[in-house]
Amino acid sequence: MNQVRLEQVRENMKKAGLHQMIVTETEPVYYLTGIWVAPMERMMAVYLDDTGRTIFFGNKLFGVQPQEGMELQEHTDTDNPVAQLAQTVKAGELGIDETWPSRFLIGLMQLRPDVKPVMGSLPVEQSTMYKDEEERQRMREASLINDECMDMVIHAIREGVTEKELALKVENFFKARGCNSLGFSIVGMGKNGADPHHDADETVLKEGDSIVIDIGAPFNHYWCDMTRTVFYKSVSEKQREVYETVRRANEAAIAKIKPGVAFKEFDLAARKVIEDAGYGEYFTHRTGHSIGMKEHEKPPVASDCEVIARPGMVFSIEPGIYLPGQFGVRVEDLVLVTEDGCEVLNKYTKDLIVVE
Ligand SMILES: [Mn+2]
Repeated sequence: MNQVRLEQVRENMKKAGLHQMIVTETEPVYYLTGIWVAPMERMMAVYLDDTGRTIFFGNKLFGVQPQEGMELQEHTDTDNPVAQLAQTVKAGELGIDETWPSRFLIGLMQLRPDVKPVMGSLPVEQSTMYKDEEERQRMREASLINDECMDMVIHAIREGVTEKELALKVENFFKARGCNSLGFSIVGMGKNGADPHHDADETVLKEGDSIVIDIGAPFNHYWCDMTRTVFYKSVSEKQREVYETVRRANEAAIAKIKPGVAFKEFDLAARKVIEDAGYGEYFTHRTGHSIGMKEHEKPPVASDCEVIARPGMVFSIEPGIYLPGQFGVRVEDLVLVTEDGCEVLNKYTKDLIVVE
């Protein structure tokens, strides 16, 4: 059990006026208890209340060991775990994760009509939003592995290579380095790069192509996520102009990051550079997203996000320009907000690279 984090979450519950809640997602449960379980179709719930009680409800198959300060209520595949939980919860509001499956929720509502389910993700999110020192270190390490992977894949670029082949190299690298799950690798050559989430296919590299490479995976349960765009053998004036615009947008946003500044300012700083260069309509997404144990966390780095940056927050800065039918450019780093600015977790160069 991580008592510090647990206390923070209980404090956030209090602020939200919640007397009891259940935490049911793999990552938040791990965050609080150190227990990593992917429950699949089975039920897992950590019940917290304002008396200090913590009860782990889980299937015996999860193999959870008893812990100090945590009661353990196990069930088997022939038990009704929802009925067990229904006996514990108290009348009134019960905070529930936004992703708890309705196959459990509906059963609980039928068994306990006196319990009122309310959205309960916030108390945990308000805590996971600020990474503690251990989490910061894990995220630094994950991003360094990502830098190495980027270097590996850029060096693997050669005549005749396909998007899928490069994507596979990324996956194999992550596996060899012990990622918790496969992660993702977007490789977009030429006009495919104009689709921000292009699925790597059999497209073959040709001279003059840009290659958008967006890669990430979880290590030690914390994600990395970065993008570089490189060019093969030659770069046109237009490609160079677009590249330098995106790079300046990335750097303009990063230059703004420090405690006390609203997230929307980071988005607007990147967007202004791209708009001023005349490419505003081709920057089709928000500037970034928070990240941690989940690949995408709240808050987003978006033009309407009023959340104020505080030390310990980690998010991506990933502006892009996507010219349909031509090419795309995105440059993405993860940043950690520090006491007086930010630490860029990715160290890989952002200088324009032409692979020979
Ligand atoms: Mn990202």
